[in-house]
Amino acid sequence: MGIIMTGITIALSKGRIFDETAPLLKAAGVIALDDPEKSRKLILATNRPDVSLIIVRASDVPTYVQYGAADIGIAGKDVLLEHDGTGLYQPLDLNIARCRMMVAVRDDFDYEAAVRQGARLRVATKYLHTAQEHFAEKSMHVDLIKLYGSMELAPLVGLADAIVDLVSSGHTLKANHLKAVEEIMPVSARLIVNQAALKVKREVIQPMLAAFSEAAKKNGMPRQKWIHNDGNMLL
Ligand code: PRT
Ligand code: MG
Repeated sequence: MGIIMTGITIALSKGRIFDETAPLLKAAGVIALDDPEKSRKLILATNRPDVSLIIVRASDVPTYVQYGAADIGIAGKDVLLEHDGTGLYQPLDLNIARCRMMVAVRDDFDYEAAVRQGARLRVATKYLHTAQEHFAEKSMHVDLIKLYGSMELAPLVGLADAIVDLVSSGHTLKANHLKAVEEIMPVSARLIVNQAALKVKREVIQPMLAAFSEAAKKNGMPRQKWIHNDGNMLL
């Protein structure tokens, strides 16, 4: 018999992903021994000696899992669509960290008219791949500008006509005098698994997936309808 490797590593980001994953982990019998918001540790031990957590940037999660540095990862659909998925299984929609990928413009910008007139728009986004696909599908010619954050600023200072960004409460758009004009897709966090790990460590990973799946169902309530509030869209 070969070496039995039973320990597993789960990659996730701190902030909303960690906060919303913690109850799912708990349902799978895993409790972190440190709070990533308070601790500076990047490897967190858990109550289970065979499970550890690593804290990485949200957009780095698929990379750790793809190369097998983590066996399991939790990442937004937004992040996964920007990543080349080789070597990853994406078996589970966790129904957490839900939001929508939207096109947004300044309050005073007539997006529909610009689209009708076939104007060539400048669009700032962190999500080049998703934006590229969306506008290609609409046969719109756009110039994409890559940003790494604070996309909401771009239309305000004349860097772009529109942005592609995530919206949850709609408060950030509103605070910056922007409006959502198009939904690209609903987004939620997914559990991904390294393909090789799933084979080699099936005995540990499989029950964990089952527990996650069961717990995630409870988050699977129908999405609330959009509420239009002063022309501001909320989830
Ligand atoms: O911060 P960092 O650059 O490391 O990465 P990140 O910003 O991608 O990480 P994080 O932790 O902020 O988000 C992790 C994941 O949470 C994302 O990949 C999404 O899948 C998911 N998620 C859910 C969100 C939101 N909701 C969300 N509202 N991610 C970001 N936002 C931002 C949005 O970009 C916008 O700036 O929140 C702002 C809008 O929020 P509202 O409530 O004002 O509409
Ligand atoms: Mg962030």
